[in-house]
Order: sequence, then C-alpha cells, then structure tokens
Amino acid sequence: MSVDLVVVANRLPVDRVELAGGEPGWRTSPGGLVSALEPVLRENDGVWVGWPGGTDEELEPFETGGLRLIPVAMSEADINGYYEGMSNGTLWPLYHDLVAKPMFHREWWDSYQRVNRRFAAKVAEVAGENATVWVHDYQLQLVPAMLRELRPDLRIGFYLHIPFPPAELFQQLPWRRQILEGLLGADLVGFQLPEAAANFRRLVNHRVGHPTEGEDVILPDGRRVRASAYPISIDFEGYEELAKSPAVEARAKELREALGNPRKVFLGCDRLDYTKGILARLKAFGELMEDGHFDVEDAIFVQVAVPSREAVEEYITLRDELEMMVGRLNGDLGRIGQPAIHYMHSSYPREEMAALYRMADIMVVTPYRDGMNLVAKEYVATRINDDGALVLSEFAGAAEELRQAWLINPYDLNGMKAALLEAHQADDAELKRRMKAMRATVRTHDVAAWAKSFMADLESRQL
Ligand code: GDG
Repeated sequence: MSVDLVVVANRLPVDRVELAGGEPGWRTSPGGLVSALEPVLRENDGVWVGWPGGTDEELEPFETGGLRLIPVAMSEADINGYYEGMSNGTLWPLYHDLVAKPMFHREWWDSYQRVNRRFAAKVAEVAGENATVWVHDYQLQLVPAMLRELRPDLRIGFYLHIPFPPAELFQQLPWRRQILEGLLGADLVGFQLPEAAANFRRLVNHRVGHPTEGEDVILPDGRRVRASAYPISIDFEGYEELAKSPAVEARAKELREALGNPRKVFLGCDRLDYTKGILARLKAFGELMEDGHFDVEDAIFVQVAVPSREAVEEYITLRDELEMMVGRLNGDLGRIGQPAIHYMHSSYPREEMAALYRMADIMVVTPYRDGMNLVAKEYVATRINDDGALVLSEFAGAAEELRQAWLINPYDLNGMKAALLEAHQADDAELKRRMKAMRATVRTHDVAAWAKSFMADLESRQL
C-alpha cells in the first residue's frame, strides 16, 4: 500500500502493556495529538514514525488501535545524548526562557544529529512518491532538511509544540545555524504563537541571511518556506462528553468528600517540570493562608505532579524541593486529618483527570513559559455548568486565547496572591461570564480545527 502521509514524532503514540495471557502488547496512549491525527492518518493511508520507548532491537512495523506504526530504535547512548541530553538538557531550557540553565555538550549534539538522521532515513524509506510528511517538535528539528536531501519529492511540514525563543537567547546555541537550516528543509514551519514565528523569521534573516516576505522566507533557489502560527488545542467535545458522564460526576463528588468537603478546592495539574511554576503557586497559596485569608475549612490545594524526565538532574532536584515545600506547608498550615496541600506524584487515566477538573473550583496554571498548556483548555472544556475559575500565567500560549482567565505574572508573587484571592471570592455571575466566553473560544478552536488548518496550508504550498 502506498503511504501518502507520514507523521513523525519522537514517541510513537503507544505504551507497552502486558496482555491477558502475559503476552507483551501495545495500548494507544490517549492524548489530543493522537485523536486529532487519527482521522487525518486514516483518510490519507498514513503511518506514524517514532520511538516505541525502551532500548529494543529494531522492531518491525506494526498496527494497533487502527494506527500503522513504524518504530525507530534507540540505544542507551541515544537516550542519554539525543533525548535526555540535547533535547531535554539543552533545547528544552533554552526554548523556555532559560528557566533552567541549558547545558551545551558536543557529544549530545553528535547524538542529536545521528538520531535525527535515523528518523529521516526511516521516513525516506516508507514514504510514497510525493507523500506529505508532518514532523513534530524540538527533538527532530534537523529532520526536515535531512529528509529533503534524501527525498526532494516530499511535501514537508514541521510543527514546534514548545515556544521558539527570541534571538537574544537562541543565539547562545553553538549549533544555531544548523538548527535553523534543519527547519528550513520544511515547506511550512508551524508555531504556537505568531511571536514565535516572527522570532524564527528574524533569526533566519539575521543568521542565515535569507530575505523574508510576509510570513515567507525566500531561499536562494527561490523555494519559499512559510513560518506561521497554529495554536494547538484539545478535543473539546470529547472532554465535555467525559465531564457529563455519570461516572465522572460521581467520582468528582467522591473526591470532594474524600477531601473533607472544603468550601473551595484549588487544583494544579502538571508534568513535574521546572517550567510549570509549581513551587511559586504553592508558595502564594501558603502565604494567603498564613496571612489569614483562609484556613483548611475554606480552601485546600490539590497538586497533581505527573512524573517526568526522572533521569535528568534538574528534575530530581525539583522534585526534592517541591516535596520539601509541601511538607513544610502542611506542617505549618494543616490540621490532623486536614492537610492544606494534597500532593500526588502520579499519573491518572483520562476519566480521573476529568473528575479532578470537575471537582475543582479554581484551576491554577502558572508556568514561567509554556508553548500552549492544554491543561488550561481541558479545565475549561469540563466546566459544563459554566462555573469554576481559571488562574492562568500570561506566559502560557493559552493566555492569548483565554483572555477571561485571571491572568498573572508567575514572577510576581503578590500579584499571583491577589488573583488567587479574587478567583476564590468571585461571585457566580462573574465566574459564569468568564467561563462562558472561554468555553466558546475553545469549542470553536479545537484540535481537529488545528490539524485541519495546518494540513490545508501545507497541502496548498506551491512546491
Ligand atoms: C507540550 C508543551 C503544549 C497530564 N497528566 C496526565 C495527563 N496529562 C495530559 C494533560 C494534557 C497533557 O498531558 C499535558 O499537556 P500540556 O500542554 O499541559 O503540557 P506539556 O506536557 O508540557 O506539553 C505545551 C503541548 O506540548 C501540546 O502542544 O501545550 O506547551 O509544553 O493533555 O491532560 N493525561 C492523563 N493522565 C495524567 O496523569 N491521562
């Protein structure tokens, strides 16, 4: 069968599981990206190329949950150099405003190039004549150019899920020119926000010397690369349906009772990552209690921290700091059987996430920098009664669309405290006015619309 569409991402959208008889098997990992791309893949005889996790020998292509998957193998050294090193130790902090210090290691860069070449070679092998390829995220920025060299017939799109930094920061990267040239192998480079696309075009212009015209970069051979914004979203209807289900409603009630039925529940839910501003928000909440604005009867904070990148040094330190802070706050502010902060270092099924969102009165999303932040949009989608408050960092991409949230600067503790308090005290009419508007926005700009508009623009590029 000819393959007309190839999606390429660091990870395949599956997890290894043990089947009934103890046999190894696969389960599709639930997520917005999979549900958005699944119909597009089905319509276009598509396949997904990515790493299946682990350090297996080369696995054969396989099919699961209606998806055709092409595994790319990774060794222990690749995981250290390309993934934990260059992707998560260099690019992640560099692209997130230097919230942590990026480390530059030449061996990591070598590994990054090697793995990107392996991905490009795999795509070149499976893509049909004149197929469309959609490459995802910061781990694979060299793939577009490597692929174009191998297969000039392909139509190539690239989408960056995280921010693209301003020139002043990007400039630090010893391999800045190679990354820009890697991305310029695409026909369309998509970003979360217009400002990120502008950063990219400005850098290409200054560093590589290519002129720009509107959103297009013009290469010496006349080829045009468009750099534009496509803010990602969620499966709004899917979340709304889930939130309406009797099981989720019952679970939300049960959770609330388990918490001792406090008057208000604050919720944070993030990967345990230093970009997410978890410490600052708990500090703000703790100070509000210390200042006497509320006690454990009035309000408690539930913080879900999903384990993430546990082999990377900064993440180990962050976990220690967070757990120390939670311990201290509970020691100071809690009562027997009534902690002020309920901290969970765990991941949950989608249904449980929906129940947590439904149970919470105030969702607190305070990243120092975030490409979009889907948690904020998911919370909005589950508020089927137009209630609940969202406190949102202005440095999350989502703040561009969710203007009716209580927008905060996570570096400004007093400002954050004031917003948490306002959100806590807002009356029903105020909450409704804000939530209604945000729900209308996310409903019309869902993940299907996102995928459709990126694909339509990619297909309409003149090659
Ligand atoms: C990157 C960018 C951008 C979390 N815990 C559980 C769980 N989740 C799901 C959430 C949400 C997703 O993971 C997290 O997405 P975010 O957007 O909040 O953040 P990142 O992981 O940093 O994602 C980000 C995104 O890519 C997409 O482009 O928005 O800016 O950093 O969907 O619900 N899901 C389940 N159990 C959990 O425990 N099932």
